Amino acid sequence: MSAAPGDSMLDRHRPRYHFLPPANWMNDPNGLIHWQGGYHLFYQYNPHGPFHGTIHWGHARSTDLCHWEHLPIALAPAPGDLDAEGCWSGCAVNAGGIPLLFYTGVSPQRQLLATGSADLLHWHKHPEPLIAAPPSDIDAGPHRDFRDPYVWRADDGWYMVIGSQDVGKGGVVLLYRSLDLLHWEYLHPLLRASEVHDFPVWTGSMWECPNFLPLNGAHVLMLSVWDQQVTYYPVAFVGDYAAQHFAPRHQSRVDWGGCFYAPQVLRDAEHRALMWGWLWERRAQAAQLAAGWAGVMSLPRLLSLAPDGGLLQTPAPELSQLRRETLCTEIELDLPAAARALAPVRGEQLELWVEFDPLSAAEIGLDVCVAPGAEEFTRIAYDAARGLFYVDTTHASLSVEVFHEVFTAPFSPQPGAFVQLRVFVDHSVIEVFVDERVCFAVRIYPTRPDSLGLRPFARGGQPRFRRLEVWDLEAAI
Ligand code: DQQ
Repeated sequence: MSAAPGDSMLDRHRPRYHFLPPANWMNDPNGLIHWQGGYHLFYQYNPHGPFHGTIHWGHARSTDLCHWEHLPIALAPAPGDLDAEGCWSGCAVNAGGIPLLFYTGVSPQRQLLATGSADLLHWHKHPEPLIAAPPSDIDAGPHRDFRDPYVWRADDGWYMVIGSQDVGKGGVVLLYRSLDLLHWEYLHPLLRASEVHDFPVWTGSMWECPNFLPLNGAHVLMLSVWDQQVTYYPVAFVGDYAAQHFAPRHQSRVDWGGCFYAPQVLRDAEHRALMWGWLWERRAQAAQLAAGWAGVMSLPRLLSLAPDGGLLQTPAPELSQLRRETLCTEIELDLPAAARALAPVRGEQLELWVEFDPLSAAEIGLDVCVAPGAEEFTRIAYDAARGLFYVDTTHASLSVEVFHEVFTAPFSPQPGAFVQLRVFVDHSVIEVFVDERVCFAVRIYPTRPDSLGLRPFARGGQPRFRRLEVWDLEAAI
């Protein structure tokens, strides 16, 4: 079933400032590149309906990271081509002024190349696979999982990492090298699951969508952990890279909200590292088919490293252009004053900036998308006794067709400091940034048209809020 774009615009759960195509299925961000002043976002796309299948590369462009122009499909699987069953994930490279896409064709999974026109609108597929199969000393399983090439330039040539698995041993990222971008020599695993600890983040059985980049004097290997037990989340390893070997020092989950996956990082002309991830749906497939669309891109997140090696994520500064009206701006509030300040505020396209004293209550935070009688609400809060930050969607919707979940992340406030919470509400998407250190992307599907309110939340103590600021955001998509 393929939905007309007009149908999905009537859907109140459809995001209005997070990127998504006019209709149908979208998953991973692909081929992110800053090219001739424009940000190009390619993405896994099925033009035939809101479900994963016949995967093409969709394409969009932005100059401000807020407004996106939809462009024609960049890559399409074609009978008889090496990607006949799908053009799976990959990256874009500027090879001395020539745009190249590296991607995985299926089936079998093999690494392919396409060369682009100067405007990135026309792509010519290379007739041979660059890498036809995984190395013989890797048991990549019955489907020979071997995908999602990520390429970068170094002083001594070009390098590529590819995600795979070694059955019984877990995920693996394979390192290759080339001098001409066409002929690739396998070197060795850049990292194997057996070389890292499962704690604090279990590393599953298969690794997908690797990204490898220098950041603030260290190197970051980001990858997406997959497992048949339905475990899917991205993990970042931060460490040192020298002489083609990577030694991770720090390991963390990239997002704790249960729908953020397959992130990819773009380096722009100012050398900023901007990351997008795919946000999948958390409602029944029948509801996705009825909506005619499935899958949303996260907001662009600016990456940096904390002194302890932790990955810091902050919303791209350009997103402040989306602010229309300031709906609330208050400082120094106790709980009743915070409740009074938020009482008149309503909305489904909001940005919130909230600061609170984490030690002033047993639990402290706020509720968004609250119905007048609290029949529906989503809670975002810190629990001091358990040392957790959480987002609770248990009461987000009265519908039985949607997932009701509680997402938790270990969190220790900075000693003596207020917690800084930034929240973006965009219909069925909520993105939460806690002190830049812990992020949650969640999906909610309220049923009531009046589930639009905000209220502070606290339990015990003498809750103190220092800042409450709320903006109404533009519908940019
Ligand atoms: N999605 C793509 C794969 C990738 C997976 C297929 C991750 O290339 O491993 O649509 O979501």
